[in-house]
Amino acid sequence: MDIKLIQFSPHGDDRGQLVALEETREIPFPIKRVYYMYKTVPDAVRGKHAHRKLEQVLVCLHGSCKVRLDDGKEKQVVLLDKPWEGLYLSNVVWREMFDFSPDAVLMVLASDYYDEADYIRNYGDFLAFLRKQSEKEGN
Ligand code: T46
Repeated sequence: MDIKLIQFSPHGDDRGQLVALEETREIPFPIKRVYYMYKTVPDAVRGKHAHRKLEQVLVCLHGSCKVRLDDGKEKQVVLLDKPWEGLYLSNVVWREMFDFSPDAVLMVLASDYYDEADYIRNYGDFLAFLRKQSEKEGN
């Protein structure tokens, strides 16, 4: 699955911690957009889609949440509860964010501007997109 957990290096001193994120360094793409979610209701499930092109890094700045991931072959759940850790997601990963703690603040760094046309919101369409992609690559 084309995902990875990235450990950032906090600059800690006797005042506390500071994490710096720079495009193409800690974040493996040029950053075009940042958004974040908070006050997520306890049983909310967000996401439920994949992307055609977009790459993203998710950082839970405060509190915790879980991300269910599925690339059409394997599934896994990742817990995000550290502000010094980022979850890189390539485009072709179905994602669902759930189990938000009441104090969760989830920040997302994205490789492109918001574009509804980039979303694959139907799971069957996601599997068809994967099949087409693998045919193109000759697999
Ligand atoms: C993703 C996961 C991790 C905008 O106007 N601009 C934006 O940049 C975004 C992200 C959203 N919106 C609007 C569109 C909807 O009316 O905000 C509303 C909520 O967005 P959405 O339902 O897509 O949010 P999530 O939490 O289901 O998904 C988001 C991202 O959209 C998505 O790319 O991978 O977080």
